[in-house]
Amino acid sequence: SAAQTAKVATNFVPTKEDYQKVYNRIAEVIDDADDYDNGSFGPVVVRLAWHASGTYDKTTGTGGSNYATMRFQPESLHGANAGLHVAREVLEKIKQEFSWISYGDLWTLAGVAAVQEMAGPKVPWRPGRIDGFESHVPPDGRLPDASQGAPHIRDIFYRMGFDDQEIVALCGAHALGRCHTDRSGYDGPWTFSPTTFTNDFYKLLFDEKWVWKKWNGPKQLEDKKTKSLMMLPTDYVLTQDKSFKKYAKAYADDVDLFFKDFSAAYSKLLELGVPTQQFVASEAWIMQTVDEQTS
Ligand code: ZEM
Repeated sequence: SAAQTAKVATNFVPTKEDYQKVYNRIAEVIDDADDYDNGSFGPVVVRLAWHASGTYDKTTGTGGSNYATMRFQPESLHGANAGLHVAREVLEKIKQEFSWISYGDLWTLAGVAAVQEMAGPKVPWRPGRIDGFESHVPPDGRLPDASQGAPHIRDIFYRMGFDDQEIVALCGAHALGRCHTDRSGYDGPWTFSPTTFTNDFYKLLFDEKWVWKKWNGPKQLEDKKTKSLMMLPTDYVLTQDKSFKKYAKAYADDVDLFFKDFSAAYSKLLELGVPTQQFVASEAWIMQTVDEQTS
């Protein structure tokens, strides 16, 4: 709009209220999903925020959410990112309305809004990411491969700077969404409520009997009772590895503990690769849910 152009021209410095407006638009747009999946872009937006951040390598300081490099090839074409164009396109509408926000801030704020609006925990977030260039694209292979075991999961997440407890907490995001055969090759949702953030991922891992699915697709598990839910090999590892299992059991038994630990680990994930001095605020903000603003 003319007003926004004028703001940019006069060196517009956005406030927390401006980011709250973006958050509110994100909440609207992820709900406006008609017959896409379960009527929400929330899960795929969470996956975008995760894949945009999870490329971080603490040793070289490369990758992470700072430069929003998934806008560029070849990263947009990396196998792990199949299907994420859906989330990028949904958020592009918002970028057009709020041209002052960086893509990295937009994608991570959307990851926060999606979790919060799907009844998850509050996730501290702050702006400061800047748009980078194709030259910042990280190499392929930095995100986890679902067919692998515990050593691979540790290699990948330790490289980002996470420990076993944080790994298990982050994987609880699989309460949301589903696998698509035309994206990863895997098929189906993890829980019966894929648009509500819960600790059901862990509960189901322990409460259901999981058997290998008999099909032509990649090795995945299905619940013996209903055959309508799935687990990836990497999900199942969380019940087999002794250290992972301890945390997974704790999160199955205590939803408050899961919410607290997920919030902290996810907030950390979304800041990977962003130099501290780039952040506008010394402490991350708590954005309000749409419900909190209307009641
Ligand atoms: Zn996922 N994830 N993920 N994940 N993920 C999928 C979907 C979703 C792994 C993985 O290979 C896959 C984390 C960790 C790990 C979400 C969030 C987070 C899919 C299905 C696969 C194969 C993709 C498809 O076909 O559409 C592996 C191996 C992981 C670690 C070992 C972490 C951490 C996440 C966030 C914090 C979400 C929300 C989805 C659902 C996406 C959707 O479109 O519904």
